Amino acid sequence: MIVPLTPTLSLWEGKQERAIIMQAISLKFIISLVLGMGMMATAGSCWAKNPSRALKEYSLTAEEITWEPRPGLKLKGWAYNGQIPGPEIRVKEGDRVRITLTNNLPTPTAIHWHGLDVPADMDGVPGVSQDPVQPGETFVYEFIAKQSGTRFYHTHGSGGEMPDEALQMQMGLYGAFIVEGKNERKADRDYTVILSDRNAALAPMSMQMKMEPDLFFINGKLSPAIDHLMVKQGERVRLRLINASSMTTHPMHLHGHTGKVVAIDGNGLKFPLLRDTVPLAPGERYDVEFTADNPGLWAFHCHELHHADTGMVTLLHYEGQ
Ligand SMILES: [Cu+2]
Repeated sequence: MIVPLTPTLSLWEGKQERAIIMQAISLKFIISLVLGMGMMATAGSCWAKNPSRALKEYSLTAEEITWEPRPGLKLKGWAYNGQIPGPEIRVKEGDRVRITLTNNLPTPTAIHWHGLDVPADMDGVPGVSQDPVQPGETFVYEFIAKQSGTRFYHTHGSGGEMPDEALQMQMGLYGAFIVEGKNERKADRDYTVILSDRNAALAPMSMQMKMEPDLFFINGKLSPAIDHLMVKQGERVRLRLINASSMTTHPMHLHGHTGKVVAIDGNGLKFPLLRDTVPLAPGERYDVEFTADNPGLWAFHCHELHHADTGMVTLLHYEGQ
């Protein structure tokens, strides 16, 4: 019998091929199954993760108010939600944040999230990342607060599209944006201290605009209307200093205590600096911690002394003193 080699080979090859195909199909099936299960598991974990990423929603309405930084001194101000500074936004690291801006001002505006690395179209720079928000319009900002620390928000211009940023800052459009870290050690007292400036005679929409600041505020107030920083002996105190001024630097000086600078621009320092005076240029933030271990009444003021003279002074005040 002549053994037909070729067919046998073909038969063998055919079997082999089928076997390989079957194996491949099985392998593909198994891989698909594993991948599919993996994807389902991944999708499941994403689904499980998203609800735990809290959505924090805020509304900020920019509007004109009467600003009274000390009794009897009435200024025209532009405020978020009727207050200067605007309301403090405080979220946790990793939260999704949605903020709806409504513009009830007589001029276009936008909000920039200073120190937060947000997607470009959420950065709030008119003519660069978005169109200016016109009077009567709203704009929704949404991003994940990825970085912890002391950040802030403020109106923003870009020269061409919105040339009056300094004016809008001086009028009062700024506020704190605090992102609490996941493993942050909380202080017993956590004070936000926003510094700002303006010209008292500032008159928006007029041709006689004077911009050289002659008033210097702490949390929108002038001495003696500024709230004291109240403490009890033994407490650990954190001051979150934010300079929202349009053009002035403020070397802030605390009497009777040496502060530990634990963060600059919201970013924690590996090696804290010991300082009794911290110089804040416009846009900068310093987090200073100290232990309340020296009872009494202590001045806390700007060391640019004509700023202090116009009212940039408050007190560190031990309870019972
Ligand atoms: Cu100053």
